[in-house]
Amino acid sequence: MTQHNLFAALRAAFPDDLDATAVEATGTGGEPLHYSWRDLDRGSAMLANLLTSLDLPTGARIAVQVEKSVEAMLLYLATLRAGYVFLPLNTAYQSGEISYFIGNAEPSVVVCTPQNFGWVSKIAFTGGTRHVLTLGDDRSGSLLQRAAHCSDQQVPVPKAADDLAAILYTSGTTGRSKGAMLTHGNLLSNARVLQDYWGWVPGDVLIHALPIFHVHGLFVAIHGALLNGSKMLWLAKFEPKAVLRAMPCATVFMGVPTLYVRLLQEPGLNREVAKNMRLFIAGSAPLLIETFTDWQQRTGHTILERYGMSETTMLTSNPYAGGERRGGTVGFPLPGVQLRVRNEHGVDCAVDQIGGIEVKGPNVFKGYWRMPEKTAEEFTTDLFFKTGDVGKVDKQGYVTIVGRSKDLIISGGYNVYPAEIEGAINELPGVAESAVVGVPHPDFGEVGVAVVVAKPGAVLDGDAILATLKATLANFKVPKRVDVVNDLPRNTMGKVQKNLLREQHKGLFA
Ligand code: MLC
Ligand code: AMP
Repeated sequence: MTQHNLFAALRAAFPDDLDATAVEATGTGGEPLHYSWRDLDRGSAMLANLLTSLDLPTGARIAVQVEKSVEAMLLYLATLRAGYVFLPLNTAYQSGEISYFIGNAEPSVVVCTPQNFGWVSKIAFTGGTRHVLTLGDDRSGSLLQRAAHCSDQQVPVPKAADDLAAILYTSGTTGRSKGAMLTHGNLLSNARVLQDYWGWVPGDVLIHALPIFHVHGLFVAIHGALLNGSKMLWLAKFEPKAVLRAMPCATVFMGVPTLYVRLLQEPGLNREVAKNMRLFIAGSAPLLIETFTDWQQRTGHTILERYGMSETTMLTSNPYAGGERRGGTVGFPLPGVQLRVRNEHGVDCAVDQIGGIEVKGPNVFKGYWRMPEKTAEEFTTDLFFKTGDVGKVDKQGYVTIVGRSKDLIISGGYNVYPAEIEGAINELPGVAESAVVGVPHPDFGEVGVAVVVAKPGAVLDGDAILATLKATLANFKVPKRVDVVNDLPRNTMGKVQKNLLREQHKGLFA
């Protein structure tokens, strides 16, 4: 069998000089940390051997909710090497959310922070997970302690292109999260296309400032650097001044629009600091044209905007070379990606006509974990995936996203599904009904606002509702404001008119 294990391809791209620096990071005490390519190889081998020693079933899921660290990345690489399925979880998720993911994915191993071991292990053991290990961002915890006894040699487990490599949970429009199943073939094909399309060259150095539990930081950034044998300047958390300090020694940066907005607020952002940079890439949420042009003026660089999603990884990109990077567009379908825009009758739209974006390609996921009906609903009969994004293609082939047919808020690059938040609010005592809408926000691009109606006789307090939501939901999902009103606007069919609510609240954070 041909080896399609993604790790094998990444490992093959490591430079000959394994003692060269692969990652520069900073320890929790502020001390500099250097990892060589050999460290990445050995560290991931030891972790892979630890996982193998646990005698897990084929296709076992390794669920991971830990702070960002180089060791957390090694655990991802180890999971690939050992042939298991990586399931990253946002560090903001709280117990209700974690219970759902563990119950749904039934992971054989859960890795959490030492601080969270108490409540996470309780959920995991109750859900049938056999192994709960811990990993702190200061290299503490049982995972590394146990891996220290394992061999640092390991041959990546043979994998077919169609074998699962990762499951990424993305919330559903009904409020129930769905696990997008991505294969070794999905991830490697996309990484190879991007390496070529974005003109990665020897000597490139990536500033890694994104979280590593989503497509952008975990796949696009890490695969990009590793597949190019490129050093990463690793920031445990996005901090604008730290990015500026790293910039003179780097060539590539990737960020969600909020990161660019915050960097633009730094007086130190100028042409001089960015003069060695080759490429600034933005995605995960719409990049405002002001941000695009301000960035050009301040740094002399034109941001390259691209578009993707958990189910598909990257779909389109503005050109690196040989064409204009056009602000407000997400560029062209990547090589190998077929993209079409169709109207509600399933008919192809003409140039510049707006419709639903559908895609097909080697990067498109295998389906939603244990949800065959949901998977079938999201594909057309000729097997294009319906992205839920609404857009158009112009005569030159540039794709523009104009909105979404899915009821989704993208806040600072994180997806928030109103249905989930409304469900949580509606369960609170005294609440008759609620609607959550996204409104423009200068920092996060968009944020949620909740409009709530009380049951007859009940008195509700918006701040109290906010406080309750904060105690149960991941912080980025909590609306930035709760308004209590007498009733929700409805159309003649009785459907809540969210467009009216958006219009009424659009100036809240302007
Ligand atoms: C933090 N907060 C947010 C938020 N992030 N609120 C709304 N939206 C967000 N994204 C709130 C917290 O709830 C908290 O509120 C306060 O801000 C401070 O929290 P923090 O954790 O200190 O925030 P900060 O570190 O400043 O984080 C902001 C951020 C982060 C922009 C750096 O959100 C981030 O890293 N975003 C990137 C997300 C990403 O990687 N997306 C890629 C998805 S992949 P309070 O009230 O509790 O104080 C994908 C596919 C593709 O979409 O195409 O790439
Ligand atoms: P996720 O499910 O977190 O992967 O989010 C995917 C969604 O993010 C897509 O379906 C789009 O709606 C949105 N998205 C990603 N990149 C862009 C972009 N460049 N512009 C606008 N929206 C984007």
